[in-house]
Amino acid sequence: MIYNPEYECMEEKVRKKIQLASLKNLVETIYSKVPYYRKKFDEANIKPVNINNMEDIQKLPFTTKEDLRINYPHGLRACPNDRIVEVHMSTGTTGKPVVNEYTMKDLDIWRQVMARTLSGAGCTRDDIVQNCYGYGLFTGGAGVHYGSITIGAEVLPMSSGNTERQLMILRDFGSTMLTCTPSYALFLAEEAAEAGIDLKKLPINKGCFGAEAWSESMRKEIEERYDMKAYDIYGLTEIIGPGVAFECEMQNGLHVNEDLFYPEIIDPETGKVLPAGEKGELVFTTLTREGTPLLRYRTRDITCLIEEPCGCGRTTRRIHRLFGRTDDMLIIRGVNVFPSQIEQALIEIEGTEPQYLIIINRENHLDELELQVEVKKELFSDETRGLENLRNRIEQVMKSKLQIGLKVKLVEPKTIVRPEVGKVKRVIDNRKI
Ligand code: DLL
Repeated sequence: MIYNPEYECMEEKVRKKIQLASLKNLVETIYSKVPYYRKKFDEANIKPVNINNMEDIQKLPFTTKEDLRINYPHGLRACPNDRIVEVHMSTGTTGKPVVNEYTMKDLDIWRQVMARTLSGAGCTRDDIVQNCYGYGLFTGGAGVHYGSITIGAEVLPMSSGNTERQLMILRDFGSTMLTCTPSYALFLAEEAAEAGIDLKKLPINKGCFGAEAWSESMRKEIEERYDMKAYDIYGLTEIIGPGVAFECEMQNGLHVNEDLFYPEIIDPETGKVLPAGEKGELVFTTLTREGTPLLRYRTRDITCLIEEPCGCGRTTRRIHRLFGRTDDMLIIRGVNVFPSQIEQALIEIEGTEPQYLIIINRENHLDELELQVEVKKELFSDETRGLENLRNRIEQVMKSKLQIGLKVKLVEPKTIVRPEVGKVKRVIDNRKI
């Protein structure tokens, strides 16, 4: 279902006009209200009057995580203090948290884009949404909550964790939609199987999953285990939270809410804007935010823009399912390796589960990479030769795909830790560099 056809199916020409008006307004506001931005503009020798078409955005400076860190906690606020009504943060792995401050108008934008997102997955006022994203400073819980009630659906604000209770509610309340990280959806399914609950017989029939990287094979597994449709949703704290981009029923790329969040793809090395279809770093400008608007924010996420029309009728451009992050890139003995490459290669190998852990050690100044992979239950009860063959196969495939050798350790199902709260961790880097 298309929640807001007026904006989601708008003619490109009209959308561009609206985007330009919003961009001009944004640039004027941050130039006059945020000293840090003004300084950056002055250094780049650019004034708000120099912005006359959407391409002019390329003249404007980028904003990075480092800029947010320097301005922690309130340095990028662009409105009077008394207009802020809510705050969210992401803890990040290093340094200070990233802060997003919302005015009432910002919250309205958020609930609208989340209503579009959940509707894209088929949510209506008849649905019961079991929301297992964390409530609190994390944006997942609140974002889905606002979107659900905007549609008029019934939301169960479960937050993450307490799997036994999640399963009880899923069954007793007849939840029809599940929202959580994809790894938690799989964990919940495994626990349900253990408890003898047949998810396929329950009313649950769709879900919106995101906040961490996942693959097509994970999607297939979730869809099969629950007998549901599983949709990818994307967002980040800095921009609004979830609701930046979402999949429709075509499940072929994520529609960007681009009347509100303007996307660009750049070459992460040179900063040059790349054409549609080319992979690079995703950059967003929040066109209409008031609290902490961001100009050309470098997300570090890697994807490409899709401009071909979508079968669903929406005219918004899409981004490809994320390929990884620029800062996820591991440099192993000088070779660039992305965890997503490893996951992709594993998918093609029969007998493995989509659960893996990469452990990097440095021995005698040399990087050693160990890949732990969960193997289907049947294989473990098999003779050891089967396991040995599989281990060799994985090592060979990895060697040819990644151009580096690694050690594979096959582990029994459910050995690799699934977090009940928060995001899954795929890499343990023990190198002290
Ligand atoms: O994870 C917001 C969110 C909540 C998105 C619930 C979707 C659902 P942060 O904690 O700030 O915000 O993390 C943002 O998570 O830059 C991506 O690297 C990653 N990420 C988010 N969605 C996806 C996705 C929330 N669908 C960071 N696929 C982003 C892959 C994702 N990675």
